[in-house]
Amino acid sequence: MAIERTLSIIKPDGVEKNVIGKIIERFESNGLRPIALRMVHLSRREAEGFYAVHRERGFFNDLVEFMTRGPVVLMALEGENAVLRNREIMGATDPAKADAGTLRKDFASNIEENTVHGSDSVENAGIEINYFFGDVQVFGRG
Ligand code: IDP
Ligand code: MG
Repeated sequence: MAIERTLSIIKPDGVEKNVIGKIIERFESNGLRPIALRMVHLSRREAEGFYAVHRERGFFNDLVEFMTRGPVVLMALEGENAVLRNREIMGATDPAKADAGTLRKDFASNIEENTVHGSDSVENAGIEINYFFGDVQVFGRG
């Protein structure tokens, strides 16, 4: 198994629901260590750039509206198999299909307002961490 890094975002609905601490606790108790962390209200340009792969999708504009309606918590997480581990902790995109005990099952409202983002590959994790955090803002703990 390899130590990996992944990008996590607590989306505006997660911040509004006052579950920042509960979400970080799930990561820490499942072997994922925050190595960079910042709260930010994303600009439209930042949200559009982050979700650029989805720009042709019908839900793109709604998604950007949602992601910019309030502050989010950006985190880089580090740990064994961090990318897949985070996806397991998050659960399926649609909370109605998410397994019991996952963040999305426990906290998400619907397929759009699904509380957390997680990178889908090691390659994209590197791109996404770099998008929000420069090297000097990441504090690897091996
Ligand atoms: P993921 O977050 O589980 O990786 P993606 O397919 O990458 O899911 O979609 C990115 C985000 O876009 C989702 O987390 C969700 O907020 C939103 N989204 C995805 N599919 C839909 C949809 O069918 N309707 C509305 N929003 C969607
Ligand atoms: Mg995705």
